[in-house]
Amino acid sequence: MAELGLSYKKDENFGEWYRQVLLRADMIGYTDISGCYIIRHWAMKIWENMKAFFEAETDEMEIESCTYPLFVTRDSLEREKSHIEGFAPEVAWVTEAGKSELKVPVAIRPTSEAIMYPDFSKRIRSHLDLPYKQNQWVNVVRWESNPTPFIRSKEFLWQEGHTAFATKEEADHEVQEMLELYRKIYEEYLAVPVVKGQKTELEKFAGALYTTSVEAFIPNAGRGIQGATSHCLGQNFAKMFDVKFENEMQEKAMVWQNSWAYTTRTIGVMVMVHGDDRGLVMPPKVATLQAIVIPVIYRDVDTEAILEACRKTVVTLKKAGFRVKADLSRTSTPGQKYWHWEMKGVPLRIEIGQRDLDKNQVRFVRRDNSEKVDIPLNNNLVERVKDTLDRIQQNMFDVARERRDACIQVARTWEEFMEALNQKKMILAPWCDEMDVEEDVKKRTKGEGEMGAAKSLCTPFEQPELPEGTLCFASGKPARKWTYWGRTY
Ligand code: 87F
Repeated sequence: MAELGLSYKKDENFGEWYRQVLLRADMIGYTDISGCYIIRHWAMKIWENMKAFFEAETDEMEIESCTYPLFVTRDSLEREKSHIEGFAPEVAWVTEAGKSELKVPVAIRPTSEAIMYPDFSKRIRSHLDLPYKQNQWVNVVRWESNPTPFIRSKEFLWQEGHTAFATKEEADHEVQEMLELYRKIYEEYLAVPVVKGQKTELEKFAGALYTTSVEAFIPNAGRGIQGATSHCLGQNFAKMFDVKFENEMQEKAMVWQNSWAYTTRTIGVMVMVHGDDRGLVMPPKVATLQAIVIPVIYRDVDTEAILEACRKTVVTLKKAGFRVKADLSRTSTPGQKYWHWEMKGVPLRIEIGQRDLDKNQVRFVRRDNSEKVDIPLNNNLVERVKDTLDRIQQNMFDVARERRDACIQVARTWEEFMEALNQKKMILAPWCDEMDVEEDVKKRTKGEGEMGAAKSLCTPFEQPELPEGTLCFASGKPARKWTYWGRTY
């Protein structure tokens, strides 16, 4: 356990800091393919904790589990040609098996519309088959050229939900329901504040009628990041893949479809938002371990009694359902252990030493704010742990929201917009909502600095008042809505 502290500071070299935290916390491993990472236990458990919450909710909504094949034929992909064009460079192909060339190469799924919808077309016959709701937890491959672990990798994990309804109203309703689940994952589980909104015409999924998203912001990078998306596909795919049903009047009709997804990117966002110069900081609700019990053993103490108290504490807390363990190794000092578990971001440290035994207490130390409190053991320990984890969860969200809010800047003119952009802000601006104006904003910001062009993040559903006569920051035309802008991941 003779590790060294982080050699990069979050505020000084954010990119290197991020990579170092992931390695030192043992969340990822590198492989000999750039952009393909090993997701190690410490990160995988976070993913599984999120999955448990999400599946409980989708089960309630009667969404069914399934897994479709990894491969898709060229023919199927071509059926959605119109919007796959822009994505073509990211599609990976299998062209050989052993030494022989495949007669028909198959693509590795970058997303599964072209795999699932031909099957939807067969399975959905009548209005009695609707709504039809499928979800799968799988890996997908997109050949990214500029990868960042969790944020943008060649292979990643996600859940993708695909649903079909008889009416647009039902589809509209579900779009919002799923978006709300994504807000919950970010705000209530990852303690990361997000904005719910609609994507602009330029930024929406080309195959969708409209796209909604939750958008997060990374203050240190000065970049927005799309957290998850929930699309209303309208009848676009129903037409492409012939997904029809017979309605109650025995007429043929096209289904209304949605799709929605979130990915392991969530983990990267969580690390970037909460980590500090001592390493990872995990929010209790998703944390791999919620508490670590450490015996404080120096000379002249009753070692066995302390170790026994640690074991007993773990048993009690495990029984109560907490994710907890004790670090009883004899090869490192208490100080080294504190430091190690801080690096790994465990929300609560429980120290037990001779002084604590004598006073029948334990010591709590919080990872988020370093607060130390002595907890008398005659007081209900389980309750105190629950209460402390709840407070940590809430405090992490409050702090993150304050930091995010401090990055939001209202801009009413192009000058104000550019100034805010150069200060790495998330910009809220009145906008005319015209596609060519957004294209123009991209062009005009491309040459400014190394950070790339600015684009819209979303039009928030919660709209500030827009007084008559307000003008668009970019075109000077009458503004139609308030929209968030910024540089993005
Ligand atoms: C990359 C290569 C090929 C995104 C791609 O958002 C195709 C695509 O269709 C592609 N990258 N997309 C859009 C994905 C849309 C949609 N799919 C289901 C979602 C949610 C889950």
